[in-house]
Amino acid sequence: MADDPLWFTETLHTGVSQRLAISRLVHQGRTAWQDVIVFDNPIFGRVVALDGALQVTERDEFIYHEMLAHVPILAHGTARRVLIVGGGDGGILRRCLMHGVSQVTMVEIDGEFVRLMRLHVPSIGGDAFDDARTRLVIGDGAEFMRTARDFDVIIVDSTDPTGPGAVLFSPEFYADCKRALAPGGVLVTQSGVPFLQPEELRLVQARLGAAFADATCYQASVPTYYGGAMAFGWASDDAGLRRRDLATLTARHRAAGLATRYYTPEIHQAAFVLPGYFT
Ligand code: AG3
Repeated sequence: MADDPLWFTETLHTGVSQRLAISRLVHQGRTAWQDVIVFDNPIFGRVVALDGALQVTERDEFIYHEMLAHVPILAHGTARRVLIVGGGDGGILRRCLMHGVSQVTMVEIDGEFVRLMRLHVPSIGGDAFDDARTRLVIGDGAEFMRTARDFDVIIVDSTDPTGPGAVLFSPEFYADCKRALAPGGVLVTQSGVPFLQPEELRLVQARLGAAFADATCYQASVPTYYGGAMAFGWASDDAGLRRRDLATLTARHRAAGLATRYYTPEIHQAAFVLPGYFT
């Protein structure tokens, strides 16, 4: 195996790294914003990495996307207007559209990346991009957030805080998210793998805590984002949102008719129980 030349080696962390065999290279290039590689792997299926960091795989995308979309939307209960920042592969968009929403706005900075995902990994977004409720904006999410208003749920599906995603971790951005939320609204964010990126979580928690009355995180283990559980930031001015009882979540999950493979109402509740090292 060591002499097989076709390996992708992730360059996200310092001092440790994972590598995935490339059984077929599908695409490699640079958009205006980032390096993109798409390849097939015997375990994960089709794999996508940006600037050397794994973003999404066909095999385990459901864990991350279900947890980042269904948890806030089912906790909210009556979300009509949802805003996604990033999310170019369409996995979050597809999950949001499974709910009784009237419109899902997705602001993604890299239009070429969306095109590549629709071409090479169409299973992740499905037909979400063609849904009449989808409003796709190719543009700067931080800039969009300055004037955005009246969203029930905001989902930040970003890269790690380097490259084009860095501004999505700034105090100004979170303050703008707060202004963009309708009363009873909730913001969730991708916040890294705390065992390997403790600073990323600390930063997100401090900044969300400064902007919102109730800030915490929840967790799920996603094999692609190795190093233990991943953290998702959670912020709302309504502390009741993260304390929904099981009967409420179960009724909402059933009413939405969601066919989920990771999410269950029990998992939803349990995800807010955190290991000590998360705080
Ligand atoms: N975006 C989040 C990738 C985070 C990877 N970071 C890490 N391993 N710390 C995924 C985009 C999926 N729509």
